[in-house]
Amino acid sequence: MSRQKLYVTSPLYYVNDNPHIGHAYTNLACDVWARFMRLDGHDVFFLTGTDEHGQKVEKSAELAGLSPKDFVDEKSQSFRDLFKAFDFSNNDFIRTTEPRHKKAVHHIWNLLLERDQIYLSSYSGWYAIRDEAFYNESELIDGKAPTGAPVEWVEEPCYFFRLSAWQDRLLEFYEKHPDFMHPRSRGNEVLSFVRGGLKDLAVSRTTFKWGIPVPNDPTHVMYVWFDALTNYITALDYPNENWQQDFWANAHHVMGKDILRFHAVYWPAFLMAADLMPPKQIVAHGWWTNEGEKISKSLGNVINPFDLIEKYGLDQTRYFLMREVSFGNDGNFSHQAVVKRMNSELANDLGNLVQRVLVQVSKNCAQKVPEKGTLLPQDSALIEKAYKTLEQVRHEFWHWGFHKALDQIWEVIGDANRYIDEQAPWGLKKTDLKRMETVLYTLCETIRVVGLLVQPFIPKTANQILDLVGVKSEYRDFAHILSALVSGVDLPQPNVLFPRFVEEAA
Ligand code: ME8
Repeated sequence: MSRQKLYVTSPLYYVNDNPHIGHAYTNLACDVWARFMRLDGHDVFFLTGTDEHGQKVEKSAELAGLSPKDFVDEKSQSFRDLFKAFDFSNNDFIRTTEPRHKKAVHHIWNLLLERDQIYLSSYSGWYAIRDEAFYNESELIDGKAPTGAPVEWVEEPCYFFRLSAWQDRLLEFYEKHPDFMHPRSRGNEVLSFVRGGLKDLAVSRTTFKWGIPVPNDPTHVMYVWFDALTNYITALDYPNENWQQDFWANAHHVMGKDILRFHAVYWPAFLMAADLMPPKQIVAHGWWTNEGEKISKSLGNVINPFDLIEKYGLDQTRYFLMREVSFGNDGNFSHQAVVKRMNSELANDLGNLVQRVLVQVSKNCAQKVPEKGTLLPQDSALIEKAYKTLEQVRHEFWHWGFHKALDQIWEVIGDANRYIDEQAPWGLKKTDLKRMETVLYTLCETIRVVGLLVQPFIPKTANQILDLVGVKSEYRDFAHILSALVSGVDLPQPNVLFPRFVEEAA
């Protein structure tokens, strides 16, 4: 496939609270995808950042006894710290309080006003601060938002966006672009919402101050979602003349299922109204629970992602989050499940394979890439399967099937483990040294390919593996998948990749 410019974004997280596992998860998915696509030769722009305006943030600042500005500066930094700790490869970190963003939002607002897409009226209805969302009476369940958030009655002058006028064009757009919402099952929820009829959307507020002022009417601040969604184009230098539209043409917005409606309905409508192209794809993943319970501050079971990497290790945490649930579905975090995957799939399957092979290479092949010799069909079968896995993994990445990609890679690891047991190179040491070298060469070559393929998921360990089999850094992208190891190259001393997790005695 030819080199493409690809744009992948996480949501901009509210800074009302500290980052938690959910934030780390969405960014991890973006990071793994971005890394894969870069290794596959594409030019990727990965954006993340913080959503700093609105009533929720204003209230949290008040509670913390800080000015909104001081509060958001501090909280935004904690997201930056988290992303650094997880080794995310984002190209930009945007804050909605930055001047570049204000400029973009003002521009698009004025454009919509000029086009008669925004008009002044007044709103009376329900609002949930926790969701920063307006709700119709008919949507409430037992007097609460469908999300369970408390609602309050609001009556205030507001600017409205003519969302109702876009209903048919949105439906037409969804029909023409069946892959717009991923997975399609979640897209169906959006379709029925739009088919149910769209009302005009309030896009400004007057009862608090912490937001981007409406141009020429500073008694209003913009509705936080109007402000926040626009960041996706701010970061590409909109509205400058040479803004990066080539990235925009391939925009993939990744998020949790909770905010699909904002991205799949409001955002494309704003863009179409401004005569801009909607994003290419909206990717919604599921919800994490903790040991079976909904994660919430009031239940006191929020999972701190810094603690996870401290306790289990970074690559172990990254692997677990990507492997445990099929992307798109809900998933449950449990300590037992992490330990099980760490010990069986990382320490045993992958770690032991690399360790067993490289210790033998070190002892019996003078710590050099073994002599390839003549491959037998079983040797070629293993290596060929490893090569072919790239194709399958690539297919999974284009369909957001991270867990399936890992399944494919672990199938090769499983085959390599069976192969080593069947070929028993330790026995060949006494009977057939040449054959031993070929078997170990076959294993090293398979490990090289596995090392290449796991890079997006567990980058640090992948680098260690590739170092151990002597792959130079410029040979680590997927264009070099067939650049087989050269016999005789010196290798470093093997080391343990994944220590087993041992429970502390009570
Ligand atoms: O919605 N499981 O910000 P937010 C999985 N500012 N993912 C979770 C999760 C969980 N339990 N909890 C949170 C906002 N997430 C807006 C976005 S975008 C222009 C504006 C993740 O801080 C998931 O990605 O409430 C979800 O969509 C996001 O955090 C919500 O983050």
